[in-house]
Amino acid sequence: MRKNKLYVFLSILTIIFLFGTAAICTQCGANIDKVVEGLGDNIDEEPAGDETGGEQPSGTESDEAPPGDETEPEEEAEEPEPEPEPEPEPEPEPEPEETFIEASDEISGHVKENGSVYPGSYVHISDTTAGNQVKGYLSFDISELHGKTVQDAEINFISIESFNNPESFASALVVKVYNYIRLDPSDFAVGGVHLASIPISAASYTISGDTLKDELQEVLDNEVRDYFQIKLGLNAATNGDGISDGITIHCHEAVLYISYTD
Ligand SMILES: [Ca+2]
Repeated sequence: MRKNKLYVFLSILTIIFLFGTAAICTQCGANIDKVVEGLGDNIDEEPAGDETGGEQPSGTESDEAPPGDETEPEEEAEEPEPEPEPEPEPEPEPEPEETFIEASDEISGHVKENGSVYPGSYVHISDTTAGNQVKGYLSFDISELHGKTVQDAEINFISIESFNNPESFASALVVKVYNYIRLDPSDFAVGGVHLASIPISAASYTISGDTLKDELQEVLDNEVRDYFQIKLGLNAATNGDGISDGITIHCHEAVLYISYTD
């Protein structure tokens, strides 16, 4: 009987112990959950607190700044870029102008080897009855063309007349650029820039080429010189036959053609 009572008593104690333990464990679990929740709250809140609290001063600035940064480029982008000015079309090459200048009566003429000077519109290139040589001189008034640029140039001898028999001793009429200014005996001298050798039998002739252009340009560039001047001579002196043989060119039949631009 005593053993039975003891068993019952022990069983009751065991049950009470188990219930007590279970109750304690339940309470501990709740507390742990609270602690864990609390920790969880802290963990969750801390980052939020750091975001709002730690970064607030600069966070507000940075929050404000990005919209500013975003809008500014937009504004820049909205500003239409200025249309690039269309490249000016290259000015068309100016059309060259042309002019024809007859040799001037006033300072054209011829000069004999003995120093005699004959200004006038009839220019002789010949020998004389005394066997002297005669050279001819032609001047073209280019005073209105200073500063122009020569594009093309010609000297047209529209009519070349021969008298007697210059072919008997000369084969060519030699033309040179020669700045004689006003005719005087010294202009009979040799010299000048060779432009052409015209066959003695030619009835007309045109001189062209770069030498003429360049020489003409040089005179146009020289404000002091109002005339483009040339000298003409036979390529032999005389046949000594006591007769004057030669060529005549009239001033109005010697024409300087110039194509020029400003
Ligand atoms: Ca002669």
